[in-house]
Amino acid sequence: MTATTLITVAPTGAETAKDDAPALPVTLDELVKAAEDCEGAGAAVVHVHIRDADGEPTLDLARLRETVRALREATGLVVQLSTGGAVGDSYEDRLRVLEAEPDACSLTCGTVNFGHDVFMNPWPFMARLYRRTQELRIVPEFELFDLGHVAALHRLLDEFGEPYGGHVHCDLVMGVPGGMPGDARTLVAAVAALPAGATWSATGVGRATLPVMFAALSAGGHLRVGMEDTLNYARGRPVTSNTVLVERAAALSRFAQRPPMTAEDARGFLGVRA
Ligand code: KMH
Ligand code: ZN
Repeated sequence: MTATTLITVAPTGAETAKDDAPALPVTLDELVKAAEDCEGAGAAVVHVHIRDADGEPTLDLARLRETVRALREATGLVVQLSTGGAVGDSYEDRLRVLEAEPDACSLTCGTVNFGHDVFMNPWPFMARLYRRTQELRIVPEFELFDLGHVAALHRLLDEFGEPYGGHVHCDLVMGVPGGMPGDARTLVAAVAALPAGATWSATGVGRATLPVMFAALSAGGHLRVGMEDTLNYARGRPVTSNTVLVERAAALSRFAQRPPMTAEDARGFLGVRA
């Protein structure tokens, strides 16, 4: 069997304003179009943050449900809702995201400085969120912004057992100011500390985008790309769409002899409920 690369696209995020990045998908129509195009370019998972009518980040449950439904109708992508939201969202709002019944969700394994802000993920919140993913049969993707987060992941598994989906799948988020740097030696150290049998992707934020992508491919990992993390394709060249970022990741994966995994295969790989 050919080894493949799982490509996740994170098209929107919660940090960038439409005025600052006109290609950012903020309406439902824009998000669905971006998701369709990215699936065509090789993405298998979509990591979703949504916006309100003013383009501001929101965790409104009705909107989340409508988004999950629309993405399922238009694409075969695994729909992964963000439970990170925007810095400052309440824990209750972030927990309620799971009631939209996505295939998968993000679950950050610890608090981290986040630029000038702090992204709060204290242990009791992580534990509640994790238990709820098990109850609702939602596949968690463990977001690791720092090496200490890997230790917290071990603790979570020791206390509450294996995740829904049957194996641990992580995303190393590298290059956030305040988190682990986006370089090869840090990636290798983080991967070495993961639980046995875990699979992982890596995300390089901003200037870390390419170094992390190359390091992840050479270390056997999967990839996450998108405008949540990367706003410049190259120095002085703003990103014109999420699709170009997925196309680049897919091309590099093919060069690495690990072509993109289909969305259908990703469902089996992650253990998404039928
Ligand atoms: N927007 C960040 C504060 C996630 O989606 O789970 C958190 C974030 C992580 O984007
Ligand atoms: Zn996110």
